[in-house]
Amino acid sequence: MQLDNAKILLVHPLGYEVSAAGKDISRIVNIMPPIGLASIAAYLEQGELTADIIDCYAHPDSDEKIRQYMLHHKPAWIGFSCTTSSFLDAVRLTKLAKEICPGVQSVFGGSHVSALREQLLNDYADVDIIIVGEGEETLKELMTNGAEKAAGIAGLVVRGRDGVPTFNGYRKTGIELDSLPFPAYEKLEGFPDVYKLPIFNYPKAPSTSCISSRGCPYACSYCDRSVFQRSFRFNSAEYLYRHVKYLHERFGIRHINFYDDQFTFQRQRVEDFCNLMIANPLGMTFNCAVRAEHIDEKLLALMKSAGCWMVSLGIETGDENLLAQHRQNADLNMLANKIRTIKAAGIRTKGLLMMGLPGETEKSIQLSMDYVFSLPIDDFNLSKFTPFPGSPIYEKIHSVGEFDEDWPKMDCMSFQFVPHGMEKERMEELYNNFYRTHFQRPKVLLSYVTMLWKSPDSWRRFIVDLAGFLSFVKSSKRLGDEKP
Ligand code: B12
Ligand code: SF4
Repeated sequence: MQLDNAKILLVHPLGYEVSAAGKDISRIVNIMPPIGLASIAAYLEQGELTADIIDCYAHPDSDEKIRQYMLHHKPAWIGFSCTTSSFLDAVRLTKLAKEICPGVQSVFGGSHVSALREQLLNDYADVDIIIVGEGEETLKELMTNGAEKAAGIAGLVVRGRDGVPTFNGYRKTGIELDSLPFPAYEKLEGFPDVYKLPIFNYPKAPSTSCISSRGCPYACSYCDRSVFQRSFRFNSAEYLYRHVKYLHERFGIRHINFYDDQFTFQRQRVEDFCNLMIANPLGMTFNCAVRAEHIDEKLLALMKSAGCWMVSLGIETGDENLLAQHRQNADLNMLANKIRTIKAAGIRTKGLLMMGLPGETEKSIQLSMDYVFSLPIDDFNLSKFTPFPGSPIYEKIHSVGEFDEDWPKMDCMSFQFVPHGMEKERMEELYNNFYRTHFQRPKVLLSYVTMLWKSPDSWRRFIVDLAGFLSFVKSSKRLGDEKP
């Protein structure tokens, strides 16, 4: 069969059975565009190459779409973006694609494959090539030169003639981010309407996420840095302003969630960006994630004037000793002061927490509850700690607890890791109790009422998805009520 060497289908896998999609609460509340794939597509299409995207996460029942695409377009390449939980689904989909186009080369990228590299080529015969780190330049070089020349391309893991996988090493320099075209959002079916920020996390729709920097120089024990390493590269304020304006003018976007790991790490560009938003207003709002060390009263006041609606920041745990084992600058007083400063600036605050870190105890969970409920936090997300390949803690995880490394279940929604001294069922109870206590506080209930006018679209979605929420509450209650 003659395949089109200049064409690639890029796939964002769902990660589990289609029938489970409607019950996955994290998917119900949060569907964000796969910006990495959209960025790659835009980059490839600057030249002779063409790329299309199928986002199975946003459109769960996409197997048939992939079959039809392979049948009609016959691309020589298919690419998958993989987290740990979605990797095996991508392997399943590559088999499906190869049934229709037997010669198609499968290229895997993303955090999971960047972390495990050679091991995956060893274990999965259907994975042909792995791209470690940023994909734009490496994939272009691969598609332009062909798979026969892959052995000489930096950033790839390929099988040699003897079948042994070899990593060709990292690319020497990271991409200059201002040289990239804006991601090809138009290639995402249903953009922007099918993509949704977490409920109650935005004032107006349509909204989208946007990435304006790559990397983070910190080294938290639980965070996988395999893709962008510990560097920090960023778009200039001018590029960023043009990007935001483009999203507004072309797609009608009214609110943006900057999904950068560290939006404010380079202070000057944030100031410049805010000044541009103030001088040439677009009527848009934005959220961003920060580390407490990189915000202050003056910057927050400027961000508020520029349209900042909500700031998320990592707290992880309210037990300072435990925190010190997992991240730098573990100072809960400083964190509390920064949270108060965000609130005082008139910006909503979202705290990001984890339960089940190595070293967690019932006492540390109680400390986390006391800490969070003592602060003026508007919203929080409590995820179930999951040791991802590539994170520093992964190396020694079996010495600090019981770890069931079942990739499809590693989506931060179940306790695949249980620290020494704890029991899984008890952790589920404590987890449910954390949320239940939060939702029973009158202050919190009142704040959801105010969302009727602060984020009416969230309430509309809440009502539309009520069945999904109720089924989640029911299943977590059942788990919580189970006794060991
Ligand atoms: C936005 C986001 C989401 C969005 C969109 C996901 C997406 N695919 O873009 C949503 C909300 C759907 C999501 C869900 C989840 N996410 Co998420 N997410 C992110 C986040 C914050 C930004 C992603 C992003 O846009 N980065 C910027 C772009 C430019 O980079 P990129 O996506 O990595 O892509 C580049 C390279 O990786 C590479 N590349 C990627 N794919 C491909 C494919 C090919 C063919 C090639 C050649 C190259 C290539 O080239 C790209 C461009 O240079 C990252 C953290 C981060 N900073 O990256 C976490 C992250 C990817 N998510 C993570 C997790 C854990 C999850 C969830 C399991 C948990 C959850 N409930 O949130 C689910 C899993 C869903 C699934 N089916 O995979 C982890 C993954 C760790 C792991 N090993 O699994 C990360 C790394 C955060 C972290 N440090 O813990 N996520
Ligand atoms: S958790 Fe946040 S601050 Fe820590 S290394 Fe990861 S991105 Fe950086």
